[in-house]
Amino acid sequence: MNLEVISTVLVANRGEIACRIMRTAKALGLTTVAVHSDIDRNARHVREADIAVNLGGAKASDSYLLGDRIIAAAQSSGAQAIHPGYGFLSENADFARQVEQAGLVFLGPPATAMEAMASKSAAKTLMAKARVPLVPGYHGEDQRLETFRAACMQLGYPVLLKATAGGGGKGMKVVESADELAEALASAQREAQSSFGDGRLLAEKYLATPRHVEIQVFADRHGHCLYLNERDCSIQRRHQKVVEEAPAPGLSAELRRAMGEAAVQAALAIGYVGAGTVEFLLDERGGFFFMEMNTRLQVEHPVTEAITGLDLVAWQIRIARGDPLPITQQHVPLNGHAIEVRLYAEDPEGGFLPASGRLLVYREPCAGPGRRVDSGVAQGDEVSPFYDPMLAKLIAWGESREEARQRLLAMLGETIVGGCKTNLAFLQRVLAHPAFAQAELDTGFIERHKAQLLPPAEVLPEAFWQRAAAGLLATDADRQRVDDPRSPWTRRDSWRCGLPGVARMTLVSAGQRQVVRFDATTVVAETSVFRAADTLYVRWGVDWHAVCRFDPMANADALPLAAGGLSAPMNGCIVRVLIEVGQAVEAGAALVVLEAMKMEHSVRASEAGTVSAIHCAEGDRVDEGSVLLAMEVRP
Ligand code: MV4
Repeated sequence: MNLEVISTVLVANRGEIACRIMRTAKALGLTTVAVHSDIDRNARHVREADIAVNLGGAKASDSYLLGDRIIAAAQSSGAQAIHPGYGFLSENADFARQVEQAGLVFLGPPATAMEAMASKSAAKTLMAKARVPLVPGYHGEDQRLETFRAACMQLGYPVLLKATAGGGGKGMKVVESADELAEALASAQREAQSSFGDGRLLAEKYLATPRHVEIQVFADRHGHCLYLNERDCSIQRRHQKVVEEAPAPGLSAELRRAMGEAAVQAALAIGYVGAGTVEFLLDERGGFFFMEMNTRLQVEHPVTEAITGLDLVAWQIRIARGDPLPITQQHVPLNGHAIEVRLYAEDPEGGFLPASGRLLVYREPCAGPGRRVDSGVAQGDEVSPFYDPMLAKLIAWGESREEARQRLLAMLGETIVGGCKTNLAFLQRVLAHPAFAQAELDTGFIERHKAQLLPPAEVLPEAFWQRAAAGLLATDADRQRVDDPRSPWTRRDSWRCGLPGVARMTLVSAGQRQVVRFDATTVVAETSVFRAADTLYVRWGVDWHAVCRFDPMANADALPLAAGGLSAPMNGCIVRVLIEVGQAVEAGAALVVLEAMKMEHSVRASEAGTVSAIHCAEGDRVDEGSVLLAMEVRP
């Protein structure tokens, strides 16, 4: 029953999700069209597409968010359907409507279903009608203080204020007691107004450290809907998911069924079609409460694919063509356990600021049974500050959770990224943590274990420098090129006839400098070092450290700037200047707040000192690397 002919699909996205969607499209025999910004013209999703169309400038607002141009690109390339991926235009009801009005198929839900979930309070009213459990709360139109005061008194404190127009945790405020309410309400209203252009709020009973458990649903165009089990996404940092797994550890079959059926009711109530996710909060007693519905294919969909053996993108395309769901609820598989981690270009030690740069080294884990890597980059690619810094998702499947965990740890151990900071070591610490191994999951996980997950940088020991020095010598390119590697004449170490060769090198790594004296005959394991140009990557515990020979000439230029100036870590907009000229600050003090990609980042003093000049003002747009202020470092 093919109502729609789809032979060419345009993917209105970039990175790993564009690559992942095109992989299935190709497997179904479809032609693929990529769209891209100027700086993405050679990106992996473009390289892997049959056809590519340039949309415009680097900023998402000049490219991936230009709905009209994307629709024009579909028409000029002969595509009949547009897949929006996640982010960008994926939950924009106006775009979905425009796609349909242009005679194209939107590979997502109907615009009306997106709109039904766009307002939190309207969604709660709809969900209550569909008998989906809600967190007790107040979500009425009346926004007066007295009304909230009465409602909150009845709920009992603590309560949580949420912006009606918000989502994903933005603009939430916990209120501990009645005497904090007036101030919190006013503040949350202002924040909601400035963030969303809508100051309306709702109040809910605040659940301390709940779990985030979400149900994958799928509906066809004939009024049928299934749930494809759940995912536990409790391990998050500032509402950014870090680890996701399926099924949710410890969830009973009865609770799975109750949550699944509630999610299906939620989807049916809004006329849903295609892939969607209903998010719930789960409390310790097994109570579950509707949070929001994500009307898109989600980042973490691979864990569901791993335990069900289904291809959700293939289902999206078949359902858009008008096919009915191919199975019934009792035939939805649930095999084994899957865990996914998100590898980000970011700096966990530097407050998780997004990182950018060229991927000088980028090695993914080997392929194998129970292993999957969804990535959107390759070695040599540039990670730009303009887009989400996720590099790849690593997904492991096992018969048991423990098998999946061990497999994922092995995969992380095979991954090497050089040239760009990543959360790789952080992910390894999360996966290796005893509390994670015991599945002690809730939304407070990272905060609770941060001391072990973000240990202070250790002083690198002598054994590390020995390994680095030996590795550098062994991988020196001019040494490898000679015909006889044992010839004394081409050696750059301190070979001495009849005596141990004692070499002396000055090395730099992780901001530490060390003079190393070592026996040049030391052999290092190839698996613990990786050479790219002048940099050697040395494995030390779960970390890879970049090591270079110290070059006093190169450092003569770099040092005064690093010590005296603070530069923008990425392109963005200055939202706060927190200091004044002449002000004394301690190391780590926040100086300037920069907004980039809807997230705020504090630029902090690397050392204690005095601010001697400020080169930026609130509201300025700044480029990565531009100097924001000057400091005199306190000796
Ligand atoms: C809550 C809550 C506790 N009680 N609602 C965060 C994102 C947004 N979608 C809703 N969120 C929460 N709502 C009540 N009534 C705690 C959170 C919450 C959270 C939820 C899921 C995953 C991570 C979280 C981290 C902090 C807070």
